[in-house]
Amino acid sequence: MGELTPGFRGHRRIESDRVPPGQYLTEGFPVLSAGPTPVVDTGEWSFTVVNEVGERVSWDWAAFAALPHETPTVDIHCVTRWSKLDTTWRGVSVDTLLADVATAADFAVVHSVDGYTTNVPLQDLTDGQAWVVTGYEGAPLVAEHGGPARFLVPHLYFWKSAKWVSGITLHDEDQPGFWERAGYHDYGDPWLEQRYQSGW
Ligand SMILES: Nc1nc2c(c(=O)[nH]1)N[C@H]1C(S)=C(S)[C@@H](COP(=O)(O)O)O[C@H]1N2
Ligand SMILES: [Mo]
Repeated sequence: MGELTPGFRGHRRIESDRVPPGQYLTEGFPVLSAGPTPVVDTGEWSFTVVNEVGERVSWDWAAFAALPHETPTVDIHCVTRWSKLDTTWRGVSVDTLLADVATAADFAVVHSVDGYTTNVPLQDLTDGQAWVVTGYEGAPLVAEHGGPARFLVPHLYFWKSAKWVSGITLHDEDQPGFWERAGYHDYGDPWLEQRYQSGW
């Protein structure tokens, strides 16, 4: 009866199918920041979307909290080679944030209060693929991991998930962000190991 697959092996097999090439699984949650952790007071926090002709829509903390929230459970993959399965977050879908924004732009730049930026094609942020999250595993998101609010775009390497997020700008042309200008891949698909620009 060797062809019967024990449940344990079946489970392991499914897990490894969820780990992109060159990644290892971690149960921990490493902190990776280019600089010090900024202090962001929710009383002063706002999130702003600016479209390609400069029209703006903004939410303060209370208005953001009143938007419909979702609790996505997703796998995350850092370019430094750790992956973490089944992380659960709470936040607002980018679809909700863009609902009243008129745009024909193809590109977005995500901005953070520490000056960090990262670029993502707009089509990668819609249809339930990205969120602005304020909660992690049932608790408010801690500052080290980007609290009070961070971006979450789990199908791309985790550097695209900007911490301490302050807004999105929409553009007709692609504009590389902080790590992308430093040589990281423009798109960053973990399944294709798009870690660095060709030539790196
Ligand atoms: N504002 C900001 N966002 C950021 C970073 C940063 O330095 N500043 N680092 C990025 C990188 S390289 C990664 S891997 C993840 C790490 O998130 P974590 O510290 O919650 O694990 O945040 C990303 N978002
Ligand atoms: Mo990273």
